[in-house]
Amino acid sequence: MTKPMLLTGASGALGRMLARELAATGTALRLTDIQAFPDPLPAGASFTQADLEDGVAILRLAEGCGAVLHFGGISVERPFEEIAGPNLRGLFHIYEAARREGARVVFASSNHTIGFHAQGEILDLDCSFRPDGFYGLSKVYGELMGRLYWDKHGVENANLRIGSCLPAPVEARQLSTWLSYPDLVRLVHACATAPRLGHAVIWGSSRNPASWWSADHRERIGWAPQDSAEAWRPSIEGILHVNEVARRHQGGAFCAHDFSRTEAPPRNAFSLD
Ligand code: NAI
Ligand code: 15L
Repeated sequence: MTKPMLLTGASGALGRMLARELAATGTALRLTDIQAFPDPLPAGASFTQADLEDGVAILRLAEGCGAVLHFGGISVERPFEEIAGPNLRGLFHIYEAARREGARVVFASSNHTIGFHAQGEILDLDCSFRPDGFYGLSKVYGELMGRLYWDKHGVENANLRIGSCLPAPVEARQLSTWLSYPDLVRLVHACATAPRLGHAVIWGSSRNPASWWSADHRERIGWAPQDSAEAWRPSIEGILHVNEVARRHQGGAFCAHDFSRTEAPPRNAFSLD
């Protein structure tokens, strides 16, 4: 019998959608979140309210699971002290549980790991991490935790550098960063079921002609995005952020948050590297 999968962040925007759609594929799910699950439980799913900071609870929840789909934690820029517990300590609990169970981890990383690269710059996996805040930095930590646990303990993991995952793109930046819900569902399913995963890093965006992201490990898992933001171009290409730092960098508004550098930026504010 196929082992169940543990889905963290199940009560969040993406978690609720993944719970519904993955359950519909016949996947047995264990759902968890610090908040109550707001929807009727999908077929074959159970829900347990738990804090990612409670390592014992996470170990128990992962017992017998073949994969942990890790979508829980702080999902926007916040002060360091708010992020540290769920996103750093909580992530460690996820990896320790996966190690004990011999399970793989599918980690919801983010474009905010590389947010300070200039818009228009085409990135592959050799690009530098350029986190645009404490949130992005916590995702860099998550990806490197995956690197460590694969190299040292053989825990397979996929790190999805998700752009903007919404029902539809709503601003010009998302012509490059949008990931449709169906493309995310297919991506997570492919990562959870691929015969061999290793340590994989995959750009989480749809087949957008204006994408800034190129080569990654998607062939290894047999995933190719099918949707595109282009159909929305006429209605969103004029919707630009009011802040120049946000318009200039891939991370958009997250780059502008608490930005205090004062020297006048040339083409790329950080071109001295
Ligand atoms: P969300 O904020 O709606 O969901 C996150 C969930 O984590 C919430 O339900 C929250 O209650 C839960 N959570 C927070 N702290 C917790 C704790 N201490 N213990 C247990 N659960 C806790 O975020 P969303 O949009 O659903 O994103 C899901 C994941 O995908 C997040 O990790 C986010 O960083 C990542 N991501 C999302 C993107 C998007 O476009 N929605 C883009 C890039 C990454
Ligand atoms: C993220 O990482 C956030 O979780 C999400 O709320 C969006 O802001 C997204 O990135 C984005 O960059 O559009």
